[in-house]
Amino acid sequence: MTRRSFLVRTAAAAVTLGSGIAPAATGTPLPPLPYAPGALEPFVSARTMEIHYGKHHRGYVDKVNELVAGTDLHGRPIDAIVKAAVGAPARTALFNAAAQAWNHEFFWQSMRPAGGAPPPAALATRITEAFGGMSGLRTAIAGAAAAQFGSGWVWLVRDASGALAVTSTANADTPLTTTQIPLLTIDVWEHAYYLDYQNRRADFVTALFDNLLNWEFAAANDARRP
Ligand code: MN3
Repeated sequence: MTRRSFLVRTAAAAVTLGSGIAPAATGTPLPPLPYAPGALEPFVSARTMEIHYGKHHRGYVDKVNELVAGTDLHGRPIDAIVKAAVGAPARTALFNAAAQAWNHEFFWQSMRPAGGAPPPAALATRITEAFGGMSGLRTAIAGAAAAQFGSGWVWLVRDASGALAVTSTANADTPLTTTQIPLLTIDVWEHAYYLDYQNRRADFVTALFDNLLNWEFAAANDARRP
């Protein structure tokens, strides 16, 4: 059936970097996954990734394209669409879809297969300054995930003063529209973990922290100045 064959094509294309999968001849593309859907096993299953990326993320991108069709936002980068839609009452549906699309792209980049590098030295020093060390950061992220009622996201950010901080946002909300610079995120919507961990959000979050977070991506974001 059509939907299934799309998923197969998505999985095949996922290992090809830099080739956005356009939903149509024009519009904002669904960015490729930076690894194969099964690359995060056993901590995140291929089945979760196929549904989370191939259905949830794609659904948000499709919704953005539907809502911007015929407007001056058609084909714009997703971050520009988020910033154009935030706080505009008539654009709530567009903000929700675009922010979720941006957050998911950032989340895929926030992970890499298990066994990757620890935080580079400069980032490790900043983590120690802000949290006392990796153990303190782990506790802060676990606490933010537990305290986020309902759907949302947990973030490691650089705040306006330049210090690192852990925050959470509800639903589609994103630090992209604030003075904070996001370094890493973890999706704590139930669809991110329910197949693999059922109701055990804490186990999902600690499994990501201990095995899958992409510290080199975080360091690159921290080094970038606005
Ligand atoms: Mn999600």
